[in-house]
Amino acid sequence: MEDLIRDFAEKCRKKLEGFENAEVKCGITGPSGSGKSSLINAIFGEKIAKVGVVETTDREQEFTHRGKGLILVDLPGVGTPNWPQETYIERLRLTQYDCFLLVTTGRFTENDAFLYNELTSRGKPCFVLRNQFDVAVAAGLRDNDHSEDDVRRQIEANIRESLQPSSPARVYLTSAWHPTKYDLGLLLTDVSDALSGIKRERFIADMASYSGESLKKKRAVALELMPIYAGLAAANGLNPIPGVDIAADITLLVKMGGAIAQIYGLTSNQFEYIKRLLGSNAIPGLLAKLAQFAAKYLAREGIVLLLKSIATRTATKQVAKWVPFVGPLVSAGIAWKSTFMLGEQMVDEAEALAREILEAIVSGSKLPPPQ
Ligand SMILES: Nc1nc2c(ncn2[C@@H]2O[C@H](COP(=O)(O)OP(=O)(O)OP(=O)(O)O)[C@@H](O)[C@H]2O)c(=O)[nH]1
Ligand SMILES: [Mg+2]
Repeated sequence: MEDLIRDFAEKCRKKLEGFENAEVKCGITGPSGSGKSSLINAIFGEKIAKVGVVETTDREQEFTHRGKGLILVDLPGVGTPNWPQETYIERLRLTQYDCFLLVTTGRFTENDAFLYNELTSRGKPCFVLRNQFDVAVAAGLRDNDHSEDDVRRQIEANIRESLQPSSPARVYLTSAWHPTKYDLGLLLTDVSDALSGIKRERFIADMASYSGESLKKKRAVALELMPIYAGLAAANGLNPIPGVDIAADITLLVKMGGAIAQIYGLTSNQFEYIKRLLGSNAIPGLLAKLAQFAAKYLAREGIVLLLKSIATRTATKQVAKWVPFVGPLVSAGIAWKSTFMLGEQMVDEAEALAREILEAIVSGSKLPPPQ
């Protein structure tokens, strides 16, 4: 039986390691001032890149949440004296990238069309973005009484023409200032769909959530990870918790809380960014709820309290669905039910909070812009 548990724990550890070390490399190109840095921050849902600062470097620059996972690379422009078309792809090793975002605020140039054609012909997913769409919509209305749909049609036609002879399946009209309006949410779920396996999961975990669809995808990823942490915690639980009749590894459960909070954008760094998108009335209420969430799931004391209450509760919520995964734990008689129930509760609450934040961003999106 001990062997069974050891094998199971080993399997869990491998899966977790695979997820933690997975990398997704996504290149971003576009002219200075088009909003690349702002988009990088919006995609991460965290302020990572400097905005409004003219780049002095003419080299690629990598941005990540914490040094791994999703890597967004701000690429130098193609077709300059330093970066001629002929050697651009090889020198920057672009064939090793997973996908690309081509950003503009106007028409694409012949250099952009070259890059788009080269990359797509090599099978690389390339997403075409017209950023600062909010500015275009405001100008269309003020100058010509055009509706958002009118402006959308004009810009799309214009961009398709500038990328001739190829034509992207879709042009994403985005605003880094209003990430829940327009197409940024859709772009992120489409990028995730263009990836597969662990890279897809990693992207979904690391991207910000600007649509109900992305929350659904995040739930699926959180529910893939949760049983690994919970199962490992149960298998590892050698030290009995005072007052709780189950043994579980609290450190791992706290780590699980951190991972789930990160996926749903509930860490304090992430909220610092999101604050700029919220109406000022929404902030104090959400801050209080985030503090509650952190006390419950991100601290040892909170986890112990929850385990106590779960251990004494008789009602079980769909625990049966994890049975195939935790078979060895069940047969070993280890108190796995409690750690899984804790994990499910954690995911449910994180998602509810993320949904509330998303709704507050949507209703606050007319407020002063973030950077
Ligand atoms: N209204 C509006 N302004 C934006 C948007 N995206 C970026 N900006 C603003 O445009 C300016 C330039 O944005 P950056 O993100 O620094 O642009 P960049 O492409 O990184 O520029 P370089 O680093 O010089 O290449 C900043 O003042 C941003 O706040 C957007 O979608 N809408
Ligand atoms: Mg920049």
